[in-house]
Amino acid sequence: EGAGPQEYTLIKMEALELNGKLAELAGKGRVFLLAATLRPETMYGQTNCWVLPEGNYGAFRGLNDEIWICTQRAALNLSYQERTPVRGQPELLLELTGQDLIGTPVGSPNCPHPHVYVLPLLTILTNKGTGVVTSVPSDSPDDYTALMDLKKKPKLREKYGVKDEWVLPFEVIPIIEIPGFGITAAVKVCEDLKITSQNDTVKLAEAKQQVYLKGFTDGVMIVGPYSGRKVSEVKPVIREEMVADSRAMIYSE
Ligand code: A2H
Repeated sequence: EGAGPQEYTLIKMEALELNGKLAELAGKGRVFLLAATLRPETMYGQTNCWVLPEGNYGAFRGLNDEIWICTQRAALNLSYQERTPVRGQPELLLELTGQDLIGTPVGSPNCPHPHVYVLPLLTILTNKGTGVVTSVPSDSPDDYTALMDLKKKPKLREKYGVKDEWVLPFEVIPIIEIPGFGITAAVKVCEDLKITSQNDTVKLAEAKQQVYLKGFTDGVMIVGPYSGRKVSEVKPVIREEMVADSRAMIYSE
């Protein structure tokens, strides 16, 4: 944990079907999973979304009659940031586990796919962010490794009830060029460091160190309306656009 508060962008990813336990929310309002990210400009490369299968989540009443899915802890923080109808009292509509969310198709701002699927990530911390993470395998070593794990291991897919079609068609999408790292920096660094699974936590920490700051300081967008512009310049612009469109929120903890 750093010294000061961390400011995240919460990306609102709309659940496009309410299957299994989520069906209990039908007719109660639009349902969004809230993903906490430090890299809102990377949504152009989203291939899926992550939850912790055994994690506890809730569906809470948000603003404008929306329903927001995140951890209880995040819902409480949001309520103190004036982002739920009643301050300090998030209204729980439905208790959920991560497993209940897996396989939900979601639609996200700036994502090139009309929908992507919620998939299991075993290294999610429930005491950080919302417990929901957007997956951008081109630029996040964690996301690249976890997506490759699911693609390469039918037994892992089977264990969490993940259908092939939620994973196999989704390829890494180049979105940012980083001098010295090419157009899919996370792939390069994972190959250079010979990272073989999402449980390679020590090497993954090193991989993140290598690309995370570089992406921000030296990266140049190669897709979208800001193609050719520096990440450091356009990141706040892209974030503000999503917030103005009600497709994202600012959240601190
Ligand atoms: B980032 P910090 Cl492309 N558990 O978003 C594990 N990881 C979590 C999390 C949780 N509860 N909540 C958020 N995160 C991830 C994009 C991204 C991210 C890219 C590159 C780097 C990167 C797409 N995934 O983060 O510990 C989210 O992944 C590198 C640090 O608060 C979030 O931003 O510093 C980041 O970790 C927040 O990490």
